Amino acid sequence: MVVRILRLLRPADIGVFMAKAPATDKPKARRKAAPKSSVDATPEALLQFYRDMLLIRRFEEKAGQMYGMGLIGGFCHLYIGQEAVVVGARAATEESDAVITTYRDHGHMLACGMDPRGVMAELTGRIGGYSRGKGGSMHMFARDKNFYGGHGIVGASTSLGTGIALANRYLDNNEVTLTYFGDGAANQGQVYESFNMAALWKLPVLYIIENNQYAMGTSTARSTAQTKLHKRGDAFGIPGSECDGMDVLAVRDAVAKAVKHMRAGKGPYILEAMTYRYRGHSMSDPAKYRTRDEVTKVRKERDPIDHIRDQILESGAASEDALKAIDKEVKAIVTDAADFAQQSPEPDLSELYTDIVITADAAE
Ligand SMILES: Cc1ncc(C[n+]2csc(CCOP(=O)(O)OP(=O)(O)O)c2C)c(N)n1
Ligand SMILES: [Mg+2]
Repeated sequence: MVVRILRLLRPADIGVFMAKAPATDKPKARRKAAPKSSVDATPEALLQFYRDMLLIRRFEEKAGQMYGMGLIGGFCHLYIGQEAVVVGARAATEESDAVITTYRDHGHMLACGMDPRGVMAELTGRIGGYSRGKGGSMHMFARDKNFYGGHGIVGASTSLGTGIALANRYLDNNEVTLTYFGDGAANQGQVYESFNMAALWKLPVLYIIENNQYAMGTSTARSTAQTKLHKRGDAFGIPGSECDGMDVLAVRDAVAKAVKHMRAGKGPYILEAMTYRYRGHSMSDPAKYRTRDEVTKVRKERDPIDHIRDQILESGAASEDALKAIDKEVKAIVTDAADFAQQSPEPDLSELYTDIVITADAAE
């Protein structure tokens, strides 16, 4: 019943509706949620953050499951644990701002408002996918959502994102480009070539380093001389800071500050979001570089969804029942996406040479 009512309401109404519900159940003690006065968000916004992060979490869990069943092939990198980064960043930017990221990209797409059906169908290689089943997990795009991919080459999103910012500078449209990359990518050479140009031309580009503490098979601590990655812009005069990437409000505030800097014409900014991925790097990962206990501890003490859940309940923004209704709604969206992804046909053979670039050499 509650779900049905929620579906009839706009998100803004849901917030008001839920805010009025009594906070009956006390959440389990984890890290202490801030008291009402210091939770700097409306009940409506808190619920939206909860919903958006949960959608990514459940979507990724389903993708992992479908991969295990052989329904998804090729590379697949899950975003579980890092949800607060994209949801917080989205909240501090406009839909017209551009987003570009790496291969760990499903969360970024969902946060941009891309259709879960189209993302899941791309994972299963079906015609209903964003790249008509020919791009897979790492290569999806949505021009109407200003989402520029999905890139498998480590470090590439940095240079491409800098190029998008250069285009926006030419267009003089005051739009910023959120350019995501990982801690491992931060050691790639092209990142610094990009920093140089971005600083020189004062490009409106926000480099968001998702520091999940591990690259493919090693930790930042073992592979990186300067582990404070937000300081990597010092040599170029690019300001930087770090934020708690497991706290959606902290990310939102840090991104808002950076966006203000960029929209004022002051050039690029580096934000290092301290986060953590719960799953392996990709779908097959012996994970010898960390202990199980470490993962369990982060999940228990720093989980971004548990955290906002606690904030919602302890501040009285909504009741446990209201959250359950969102859980149900999200589950239904993901189930629908998974069904669609299995029912959508595989691309026809005639699709083999469409939507791809054939160079003169290859064509001969
Ligand atoms: C140029 C290049 N070198 C190596 C690889 C193989 N590779 C894929 S992901 C990865 C690690 C990247 O780690 P990080 O930037 O921390 O991102 P995360 O996977 O943690 O999100 C590597 C080495 C690649 N895809 N591209
Ligand atoms: Mg990493």
